[in-house]
Amino acid sequence: MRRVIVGTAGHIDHGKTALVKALTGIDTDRLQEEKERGISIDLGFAHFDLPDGIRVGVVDVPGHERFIKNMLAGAGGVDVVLFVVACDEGVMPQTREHFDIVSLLGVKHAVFALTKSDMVDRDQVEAVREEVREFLEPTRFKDAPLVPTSVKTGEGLEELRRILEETIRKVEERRIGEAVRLPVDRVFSIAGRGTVVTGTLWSGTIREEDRLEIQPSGKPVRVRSVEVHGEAVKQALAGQRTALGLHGVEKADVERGWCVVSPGDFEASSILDAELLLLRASQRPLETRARIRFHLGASETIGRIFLLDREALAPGERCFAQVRLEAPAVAGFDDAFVVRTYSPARTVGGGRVLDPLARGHKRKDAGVAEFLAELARGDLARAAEAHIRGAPLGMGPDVLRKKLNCGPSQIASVMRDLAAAGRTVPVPGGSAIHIEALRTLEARVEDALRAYQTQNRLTWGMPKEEMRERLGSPDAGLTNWLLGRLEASGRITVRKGAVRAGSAVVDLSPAELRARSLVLEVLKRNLFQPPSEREIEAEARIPADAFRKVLSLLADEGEIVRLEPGIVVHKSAVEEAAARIGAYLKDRGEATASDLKGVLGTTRKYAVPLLEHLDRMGVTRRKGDKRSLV
Ligand SMILES: Nc1nc2c(ncn2[C@@H]2O[C@H](COP(=O)(O)OP(=O)(O)OP(=O)(O)O)[C@@H](O)[C@H]2O)c(=O)[nH]1
Ligand SMILES: [Mg+2]
Repeated sequence: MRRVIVGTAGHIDHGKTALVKALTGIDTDRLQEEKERGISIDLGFAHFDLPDGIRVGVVDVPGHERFIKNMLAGAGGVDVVLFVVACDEGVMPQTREHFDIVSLLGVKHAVFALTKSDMVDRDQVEAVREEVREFLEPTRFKDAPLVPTSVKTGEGLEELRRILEETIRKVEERRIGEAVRLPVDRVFSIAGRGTVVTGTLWSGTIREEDRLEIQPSGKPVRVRSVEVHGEAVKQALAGQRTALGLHGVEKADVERGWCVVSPGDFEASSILDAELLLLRASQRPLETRARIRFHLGASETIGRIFLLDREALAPGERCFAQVRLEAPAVAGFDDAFVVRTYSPARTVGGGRVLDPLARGHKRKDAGVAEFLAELARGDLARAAEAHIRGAPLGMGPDVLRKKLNCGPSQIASVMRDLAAAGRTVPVPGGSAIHIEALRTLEARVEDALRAYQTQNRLTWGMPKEEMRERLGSPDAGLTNWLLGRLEASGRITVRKGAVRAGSAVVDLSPAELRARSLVLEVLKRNLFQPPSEREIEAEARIPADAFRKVLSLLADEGEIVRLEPGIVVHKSAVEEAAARIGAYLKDRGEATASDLKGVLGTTRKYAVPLLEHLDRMGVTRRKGDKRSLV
């Protein structure tokens, strides 16, 4: 089932509305003021059926230059433009401006009606045909059909209908897509149906009872009713003129230009990266920081253009630019937009959105230009890779989705492909990090550890938490994953709450190494009756602070255990005590400290701190003066 929207375009009074009426039987000038003044002011909507039952939506736009804003609101979702040029006037200012707009918006198909043929003679019809051909010659529509028509005599109407049908059949099927986006072009309220919004559904499927949201406000809504071309339907599909009855919002809560979207797929934003083209016909260069009107979907937002690599953009040229809006707007990757000067409002250019959720850039940054050039190719997988590459700590599907105008399953498949191609590496939690970013991150970890170890020679390693902060505070999951990878490849050692580069052994001076062995040896020989720290220090004969660091290093490494100030034991003292006491208590059920002192063959001085250590380890439990196994 084809879903196609035809939109009119052309100078004021050239017969757009009359032609739509002749084709569809519907008068799209609904407003009192439109009837009185005989001009269209706002968008009008109609539809007609092709012989095989396909229903085509029609958006009729006003031609008056003061209502270009309304014209733009309707031109967004158009597949085929029905362009009118009146035979008595020929090409006029808004013929050109409307033409620029549909070109900038990327409308691919056009049919030209040379209207009011009854008002002029044959020569004049041919003269206008010639004029329009010449006008179209340098454009992509140079081969578009031109049909002289008259709603008075009926001339050309059958031919126009036939050509329109042919053209409509050529329109490529619009991808429906997962992410729902309906730019709102009208809001009203109807007794019994509540708030109703209408628009061309750009992407996705909407059904009754769907839970959607309004952007930029973020208000959640529930769909009460769905209509396509004025008929109640089960679902509306991308490419259809759609009216939604909404629960959860008042008429005043929604404005033209806002969007109804599926939650999580779009986020209104005030900073966008874009590729910008200044029309050749624009009389003046566009200067960076220029205040402009930004038209996207049905929205008009005031903002400024910041050119990335130059002070001014010359007519006919294109460049990368950042658009900073005074209010957030909903935009998607690869959306076409139109730029008009702030005052007087004239259409001067337009382009495509590259990153709808951009951040500020340094000007003339080669990396940024490269990144944007990659997005400008318009290829989803490459754009996804560019985004992930640009994120030092990786990027999750939730952000990527909003940046790339995709639903969850589409983004998941893009991410899977990138991982399968070895371009990205999946990170716990669903994110992905680019292989280049990962290498950089790994080098940063190692460099930071080496620097730390040079400065803190006798500390075993850097606390993990400090490493996390130095990396820009990624979540603990990412940090642990990264450290785990480096450890698995033997580049670092992770122990308890700390990490060090290289192997677990700290480089020590010969004297420190001797002290280290001495400590271990003395403690091992006297498992349950170790000499005091002071006694060992006297024997080691090295400076006091060096000795303290050797001890704390051994404690960090887990080779020795500090039971209480002044008393350290070898790690095997703890292991041995746990084994012996474990066996004893298993037998007896419970025992006093002095029983257990006997089991270890030591004095109270050592037995009590050891037992307390076992309590802390969760081996034993103390109740009154008895201990039992946990
Ligand atoms: N003689 C003659 N008059 C026509 C024809 N088409 C339109 N008109 C008249 O031209 C006037 C303008 O027609 P519209 O259809 O309102 O023009 P429009 O392009 O919709 O104008 P805007 O929406 O205001 O831009 C009306 O008075 C029409 O009756 C035609 O084929 N022949
Ligand atoms: Mg009209």
